[in-house]
Amino acid sequence: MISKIKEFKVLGDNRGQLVVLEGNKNIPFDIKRVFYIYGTQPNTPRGSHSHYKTKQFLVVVNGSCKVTLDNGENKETFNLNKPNIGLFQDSLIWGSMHDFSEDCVLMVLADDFYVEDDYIRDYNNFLEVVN
Ligand code: T46
Repeated sequence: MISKIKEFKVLGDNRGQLVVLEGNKNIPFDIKRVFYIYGTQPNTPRGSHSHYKTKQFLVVVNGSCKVTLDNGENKETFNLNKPNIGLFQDSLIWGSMHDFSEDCVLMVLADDFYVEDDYIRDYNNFLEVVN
């Protein structure tokens, strides 16, 4: 297994549900950046890259999507379809996000600021780095 899905505790009452994400508690790093993608198009994957150093935690807060993680040897596809589950994407793991529902909002927590030089966007280059 490349990475594990994590299930968060849901704090709910008769007003609705609440999920808490805290750096170095249920998220395994200091959270420096949060971004989210939505309005995705059918048959149009996102991601398809890896990071040299950045670690990410992916949570679908609305709708659903699939995420394929690849360590250069094995690939595993995860179905993110509940707002109380998340997926850790470590550094040097190739990640592709696909099969978005129309209403999907994918939130990503990252342990560092955006630095384009931290991206590996070419798959052959990724394989050279990890092997
Ligand atoms: C990931 C998936 C789910 C920024 O300026 N700052 C940022 O923090 C990010 C993430 C992106 N950008 C710029 C860079 C590009 O000009 O936004 C544009 C789109 O970025 P990108 O092509 O990397 O988008 P996705 O959807 O393919 O990938 C992004 C993240 O890069 C990636 O880490 O996991 O969302």
